[in-house]
Amino acid sequence: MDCLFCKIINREIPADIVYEDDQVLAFNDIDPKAPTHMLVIPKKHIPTLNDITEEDLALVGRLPMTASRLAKEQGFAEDGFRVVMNCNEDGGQTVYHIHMHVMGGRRFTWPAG
Ligand code: D5M
Repeated sequence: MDCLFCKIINREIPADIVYEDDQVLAFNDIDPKAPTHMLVIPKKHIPTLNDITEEDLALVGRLPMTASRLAKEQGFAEDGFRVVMNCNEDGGQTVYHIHMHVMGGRRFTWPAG
């Protein structure tokens, strides 16, 4: 499958992996927007948020759980952090395999740009 993140999952493309289990993978973003910027992805190929089905709910729930776990491990959970999921063109999505951006280590503003 011609999907960048599937290739990272399959070790066809290198990435700086910070967490892996049988269902999700997390790695550092190649273009960080914060001192810490990771991506948490399901190993199942789901192109966009619009493609999530009832059967994916437990899997998708692992994304924020993993984000929080990594934030705790890396010491910025208490101060706070930002998670973002972009959907389609207007949402700023560039890689069509759902992913949760997990950013920490600085204060974020709202609303997002
Ligand atoms: O976010 C897609 C994100 O994926 C963006 O922040 C860059 C990141 N990216 C792209 N290629 C790589 C590789 N090879 N390793 C790590 N991170 C990568 P989006 O929400 O789709 O705009």
